[in-house]
Amino acid sequence: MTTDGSRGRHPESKRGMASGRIRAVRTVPGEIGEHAGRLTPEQKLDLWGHLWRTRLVEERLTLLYRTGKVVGGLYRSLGQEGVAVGTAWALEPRDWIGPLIRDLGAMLVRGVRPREVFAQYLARATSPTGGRDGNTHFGDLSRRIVAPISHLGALIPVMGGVALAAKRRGEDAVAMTWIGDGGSSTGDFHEGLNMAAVLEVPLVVILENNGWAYSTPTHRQAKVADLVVRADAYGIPGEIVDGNDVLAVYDASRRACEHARGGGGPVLLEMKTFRMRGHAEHDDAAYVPSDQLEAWRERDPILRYDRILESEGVLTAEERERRVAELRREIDADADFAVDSPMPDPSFCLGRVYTGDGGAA
Ligand SMILES: Cc1ncc(C[n+]2csc(CCOP(=O)(O)OP(=O)(O)O)c2C)c(N)n1
Ligand SMILES: [Mg+2]
Repeated sequence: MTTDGSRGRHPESKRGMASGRIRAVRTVPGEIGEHAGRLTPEQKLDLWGHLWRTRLVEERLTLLYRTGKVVGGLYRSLGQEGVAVGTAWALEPRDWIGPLIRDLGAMLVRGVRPREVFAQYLARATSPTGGRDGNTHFGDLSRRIVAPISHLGALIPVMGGVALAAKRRGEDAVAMTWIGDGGSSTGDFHEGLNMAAVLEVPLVVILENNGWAYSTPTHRQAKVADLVVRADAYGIPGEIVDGNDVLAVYDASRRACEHARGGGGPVLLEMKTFRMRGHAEHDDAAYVPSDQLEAWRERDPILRYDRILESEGVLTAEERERRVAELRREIDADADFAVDSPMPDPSFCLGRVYTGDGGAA
């Protein structure tokens, strides 16, 4: 198994994952993969827009949190937006996603509007759950989004089941789900991945290794340095990816989807990234060494992508400012929509709790 980046791309990876051999490979830093290399300027700008929209929605949510309007916690993906966005952006409309709370970017890529997100966090009657949930625990089967589950690991068997259903129906669809470094130590993760591997279902699991599970550093909850080695245990391919390089994230995700869609079974991608905020906004993350934060700040996925697009002549600094301002206007209008929306009528609160009770909103 090659997990040492200094040795470069494993020869096996050149032939792609479908070679049948189990390998954990590491994407070579800075190398433009086959899929990323084919992107048009328009596609690159679309990807850019999703990255910035994710960051700006979360910035706006932080303001709403600090002014006491968010009713619960706020779990940001600052510094790791490239993972949720780059992976979901690699999917086809017929594919399924099962995101976690830190994968707001995947939901936005899938077509969820910022106003839905703001209304959720403010628990307003206009939100997808009618005010019953205070963050992103909502799904939408029409957009092929399975709702996040707070119990870490639980989405793996669920999405394995979604992948199995897609396979049996001949939908040619992939199911993608996300898990943290901490969540990958749960029983559900292992049981779900093993079952999915044995059944050879088209499941792509994105392991977001951001170095911390709340205040527990990864080395305090796993003895292995690279969590991707867990793929080996279940006989499936795995790859280590620079999660702060959105093009590498996209490229690896496309390859993983091709493998899964082609009948090769599940794939595990370990995205090395970093959480630049506390676990949630109430956590000041005093336990994170400041030099670690500084080192990752240099590798901010959005500013890195900005620089790439500027050097390629795809997006000048002036045009970037114009587009960011436009996104801010869209997001402000959506935030205002949520702030101006009513709270739910208390009589609605028991609706949708049990099946068959109808429920309002
Ligand atoms: C099974 C389970 N155990 C504990 C928790 C409480 N909990 C919520 S988030 C979290 C830390 C998760 O860390 P990680 O999986 O690395 O994801 P990250 O927060 O870094 O994105 C914990 C312990 C939970 N939701 N589910
Ligand atoms: Mg983590």
